[in-house]
Amino acid sequence: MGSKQLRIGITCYPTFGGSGVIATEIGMAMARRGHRVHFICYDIPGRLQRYMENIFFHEVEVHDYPLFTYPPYSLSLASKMVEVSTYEKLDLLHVHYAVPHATSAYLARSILGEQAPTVITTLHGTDITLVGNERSYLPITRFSIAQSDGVTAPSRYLQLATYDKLNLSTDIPIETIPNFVDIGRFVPMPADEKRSLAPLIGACPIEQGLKILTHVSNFRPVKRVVDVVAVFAKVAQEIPSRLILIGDGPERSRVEASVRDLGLADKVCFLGKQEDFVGILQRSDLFLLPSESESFGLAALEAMSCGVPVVASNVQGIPEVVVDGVTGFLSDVGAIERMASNAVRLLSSPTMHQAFSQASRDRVVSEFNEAYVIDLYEDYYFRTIHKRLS
Ligand code: GMT
Repeated sequence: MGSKQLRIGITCYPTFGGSGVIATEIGMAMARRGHRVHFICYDIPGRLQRYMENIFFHEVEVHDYPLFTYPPYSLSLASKMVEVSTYEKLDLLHVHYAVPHATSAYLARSILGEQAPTVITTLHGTDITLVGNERSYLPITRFSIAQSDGVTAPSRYLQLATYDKLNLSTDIPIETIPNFVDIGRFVPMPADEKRSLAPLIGACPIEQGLKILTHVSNFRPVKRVVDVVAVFAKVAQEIPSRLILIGDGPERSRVEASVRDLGLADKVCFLGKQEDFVGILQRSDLFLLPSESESFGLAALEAMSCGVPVVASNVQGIPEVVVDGVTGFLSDVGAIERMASNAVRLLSSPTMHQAFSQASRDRVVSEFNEAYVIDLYEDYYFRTIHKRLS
């Protein structure tokens, strides 16, 4: 890869979403490769390791003022981008999520003129969906994406959907660079080490021999966590099992109510938001992702990396991650019966489960491993900077 040490600014939503996770992991990986990385966000991203060499954090403060009912985050961010770019002499601003980060970056670049860093925007899917839900955002989003020096998307689905839904000219190249995982951290646990989960989650002891189904999300309606419970209810009728739900969000109360209504309270564990859930994935037998919208499905990839097959819906970017009949099973959104029968098939055949588990891990190692994808990003950084400056 390139030999120059880059000065990179990264902006993302620092919350528990896949886009923030990917942005943070890219930043830390670039820092380990010797680049200087400046996170410019309104809070420290959840997965950011503190005090890492080559990592710096700049907080975007959104000031209150009696005149403002809505303090202007986009302007505070653009101002901070100008400040950091000037003092740290950034070569590159890599923004995750078009709205409003690509717009703030455009503004900062316009203000900085010749001294401005190259701007790369990575789309994550919900930014494009947002435009679908709020049409007035269309012109500004399309403009900001088109003005970026480089644009990436984590799946072919999102690449094509961006041209289609934003009516963006295909003259503007969108590079597909997949999401990734650290295959050294998200690693399968040898079968003989799979112990009881009890010491890990005291409130929810799980006896040996039970199959463990897991779901991780931000409990937004698009994740269809109620379907996760409905699928589990059918599986539990046939296979002694438990469901572990990790994350929190707007659907949590509705999901808890459905668990109680179905009489499953002693079989379902709600763990809420967790910073580190690798140990739970490693002890899981199956991951459920019945979303109605998913540009990629990073949570499924993290499970696969731990050797956990996935039962998911066959939508958008998911089939680019989960291979139907090889690393899991895919069916239509809301096809509860089908998802449950596929889950039972997998969980009741040790031979099939072992084959799917191995195929899941192999797929992540060959296509989505961090070292390989960071090479793609680093190469893209140098190519985009070179193109802009030449
Ligand atoms: O899915 C969410 O609610 C969070 C969202 C985000 O913006 O962080 O996730 C999106 O980006 C992830 C990382 O690229 C993808 O793995 C998710 O599939 C994508 N979510 C949707 O498209 C709904």
